[in-house]
Amino acid sequence: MRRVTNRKRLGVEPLEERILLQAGNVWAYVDDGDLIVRGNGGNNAVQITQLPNGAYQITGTGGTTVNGANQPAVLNGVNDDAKINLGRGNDSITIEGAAVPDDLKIKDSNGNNLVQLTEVTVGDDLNLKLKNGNNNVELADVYVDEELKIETGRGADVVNLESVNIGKDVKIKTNDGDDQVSIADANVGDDMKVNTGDGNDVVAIDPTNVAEELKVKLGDGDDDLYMDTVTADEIELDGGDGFDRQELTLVDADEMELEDLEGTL
Ligand SMILES: [Ca+2]
Ligand SMILES: [Ca+2]
Ligand SMILES: [Ca+2]
Ligand SMILES: [Ca+2]
Repeated sequence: MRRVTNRKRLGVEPLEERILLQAGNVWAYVDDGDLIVRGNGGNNAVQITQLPNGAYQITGTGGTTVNGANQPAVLNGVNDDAKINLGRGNDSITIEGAAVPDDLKIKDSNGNNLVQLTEVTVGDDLNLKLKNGNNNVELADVYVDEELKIETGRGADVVNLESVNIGKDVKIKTNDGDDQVSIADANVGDDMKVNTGDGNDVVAIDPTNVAEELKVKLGDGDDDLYMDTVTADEIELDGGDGFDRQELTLVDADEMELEDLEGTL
């Protein structure tokens, strides 16, 4: 039965493809103190910023409309979470110069998505979950009071963290595909776990301080790990299956464990 359904779906592909190529519309509104931004099946692109009076401005770019209009939406009364989900398509979310009072949750369906956060402060947790596709996540000058979680699906993902301050745990998981994770100038108040799963991945951690435990798991595939000027209480590095290589410079921990990292870079 499933096969028949699939074949039927193939027949409507040209129409679906045409819809996906459109920039589409994004709905932005405030619900019980939460900022909600929702996309459609098109390739949506939005920029979110906070105005000096505290209101959030949501601007569509590249032809994306916001609430059906070609001009930005300006929203007041946000005192809780921000929840963003742009749905299917190749979406782009840029947040620059904004403070979220409680949690910031960004989700996206399959597609090649871009999430860029610059000068963003989160009052509680920052949770970013992107599905399959080649995703690009860039965090620069980001402050999170509690936890930071980033998960990307199958596909070659790039995750860049630069100048981030996280009050509690950091968890980064990039799953299948040849992924790249780079972390620079990070300050983590509790543990940091990086797991890059299957595929030939590259992880680079530059000046970074982790108060408790730092765990890096590179999974299956031939992976490379660079670490320079990294301090933590405990460090556990695991290359997993494949021929994995490492270059560790000025790495300082009370306890350190290395597993399956047979090559040097
Ligand atoms: Ca979309
Ligand atoms: Ca991936
Ligand atoms: Ca791997
Ligand atoms: Ca490996």
